[in-house]
Amino acid sequence: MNPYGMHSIHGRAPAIATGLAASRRDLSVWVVTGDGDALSIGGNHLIHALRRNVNLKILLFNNRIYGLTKGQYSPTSEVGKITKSTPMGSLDAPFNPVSLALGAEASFVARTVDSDRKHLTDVLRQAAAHPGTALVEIYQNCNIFNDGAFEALKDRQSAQDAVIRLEHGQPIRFGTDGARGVVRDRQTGDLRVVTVTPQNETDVLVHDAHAASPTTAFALSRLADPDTLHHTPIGVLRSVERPVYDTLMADQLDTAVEQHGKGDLAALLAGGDTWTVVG
Ligand SMILES: Cc1ncc(C[n+]2csc(CCOP(=O)(O)OP(=O)(O)O)c2C)c(N)n1
Ligand SMILES: [Mg+2]
Repeated sequence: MNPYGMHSIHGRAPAIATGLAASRRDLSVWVVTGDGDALSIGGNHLIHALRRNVNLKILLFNNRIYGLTKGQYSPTSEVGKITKSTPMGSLDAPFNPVSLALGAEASFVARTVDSDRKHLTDVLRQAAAHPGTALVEIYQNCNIFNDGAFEALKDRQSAQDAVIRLEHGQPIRFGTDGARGVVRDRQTGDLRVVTVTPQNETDVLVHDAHAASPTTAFALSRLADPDTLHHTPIGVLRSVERPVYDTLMADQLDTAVEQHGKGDLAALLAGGDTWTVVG
C-alpha cells in the first residue's frame, strides 16, 4: 500500500503526528480530529502540540457530539444537552476550541463552516502555508446525532446576524450592507457589536490577524452568543510567526553531531548512570 493517511489511536493523533513532522520535515502533516477526539481523550496532546508549535495542520471537526459512538455529549456540547449519556442534561460547561487554542499559545487559529466550501478552502490554504501548528475549527453538522447545530450560521436569513467574516486589514463589519460592526467598549475594554453610524464608524475595529498579542483574537473568539450563535466570527483569528519545534530540534541535532560526531546508542545506554541489580 502507498497511502497518504494513517489511523492512530483515539486522541493521540497530535502525538503521533508530532513524531512524524519532527522526523520527516519533507512532509506536510495534517491531523483530522473531532471535538471528542481532540478535546476529551486527546485534550492534553492537543495543547502541548500547540504550545510547541510543531509543523502540523489540525482540522478540528466540531459537531458538538460524539458521532461515531452514536450520540453521547462531548466537551463542546452545550450545558443541559440531553443525550444517551446525559438523560437529564449535561452539567459540564463546554470548551470554546478557539479560546483554548489561543490560551495554549497557538500561532495560527481559524474557524470555518463545513458547508461554505469557498471559505473552507481559503482558510485551509492559509493553514497549509503557515509554518508551525495551525488549528482550524470546522463547524460541522452531524445529521444523525446533532442535526442543525450550526443552522443559524447556514440559513441565509439568520446568517446576517450570526456570521462575522474576518479579513485581515479590514474593518470588522457584518450584516446587510455591513450595517453592524465590532467596537471596543471604552469602559470594560471588551468587544461589543454596534449599529454603525457616521459618528462611530472610525471606532470599528480593523482586524489584525498578525497582532503579536492574542488579546483581541481571544475577545473575538468569545463574541458569539452561545445560544443563538449570533456574532460568530469566522476566518483567521490569529496568524503569527513563532519558532517551529521541528526546525529547532533539527538544529540541535545538527549541533550535537558537529560537536560530538554521530551518536552510539549502545554506548549511550551503557554510559553515565547505570546500576547493577543484585537479585
Ligand atoms: C481509546 C479509545 N477510547 C474510546 C473510543 C471510542 N470512541 C470512538 S470515537 C469516540 C468519540 C468521537 O467523537 P468525536 O471525536 O467528536 O468524533 P465524531 O464521531 O463526532 O466525528 C469515542 C469515544 C476509542 N475508539 N478508542
Ligand atoms: Mg464530534
